[in-house]
Amino acid sequence: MKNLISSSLIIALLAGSGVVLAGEHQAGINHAAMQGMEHNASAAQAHKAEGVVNSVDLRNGKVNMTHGPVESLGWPGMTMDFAVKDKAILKGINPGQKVAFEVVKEGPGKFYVNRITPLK
Ligand SMILES: [Cu+2]
Repeated sequence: MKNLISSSLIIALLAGSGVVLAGEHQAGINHAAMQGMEHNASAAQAHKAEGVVNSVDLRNGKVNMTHGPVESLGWPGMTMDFAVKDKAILKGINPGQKVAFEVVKEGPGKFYVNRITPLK
């Protein structure tokens, strides 16, 4: 207990000098940033779904699909527009095609398709 008190006293003194704790503060910020990244990684889980392509907007990176239920997202089947991050995944995807795709939740109410492959 005495050690604890004296070491916290030393820390208080060092804090007054503003040298050592500045470094610790940096470490704290980096750690917070790392945790944020882990958080994003887990939020970036891909949700598998299947649907039929209605239209492809290659220029704007959008695809409209009528998809079946996406259980992992709690979605019923519906027709909707999806954004894509990488427009290249839309090449070779055409209206009328049955596709398997993966949806990534980017934020509240924000989703994008990161994979889309034609089904036979
Ligand atoms: Cu939907």
